[in-house]
Amino acid sequence: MIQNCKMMHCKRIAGKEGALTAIEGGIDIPFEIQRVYYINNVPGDAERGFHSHRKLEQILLCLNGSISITVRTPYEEQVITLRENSEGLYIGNMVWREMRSFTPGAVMMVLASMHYDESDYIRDYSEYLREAELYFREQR
Ligand code: T46
Repeated sequence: MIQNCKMMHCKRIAGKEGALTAIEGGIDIPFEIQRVYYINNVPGDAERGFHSHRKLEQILLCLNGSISITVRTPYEEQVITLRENSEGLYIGNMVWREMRSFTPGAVMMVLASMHYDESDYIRDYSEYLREAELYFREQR
């Protein structure tokens, strides 16, 4: 997995009556959850994201259907298809993300480490490269 990203696997209890998946704050999540939001009703040809966050950490879960997520740093790129609702994608700060190929009825739920703050977004790709190159250089 690329730097500042990882997969997380949630506890899933499934039987003939259905499935239950649990996520516990302080145990499964590497940050304190400050916000939860979800995205649905996305047309199959729509693309979302195209930004990075300066500080925000998040876990993306696809509760229904499947979604393709491209994560990128100035040095690496990976495409992840979320299709199991017990599998989450952790995206740390300074990672560019693009979401596409939402299947009909797909629902994405996001657990976030901060309240909504537009000033934390980097939506311009040239500006992202400028800030991210500095950031990842300091990480080495
Ligand atoms: C991310 C990916 C995975 C709010 O008012 N409150 C919120 O909590 C959020 C998340 C968004 N908004 C507003 C901001 C925009 O006017 O909702 C509108 C759509 O947001 P955006 O275009 O950023 O949506 P996505 O799907 O491109 O990105 C979202 C998150 O914003 C982002 O943090 O990492 O999902």
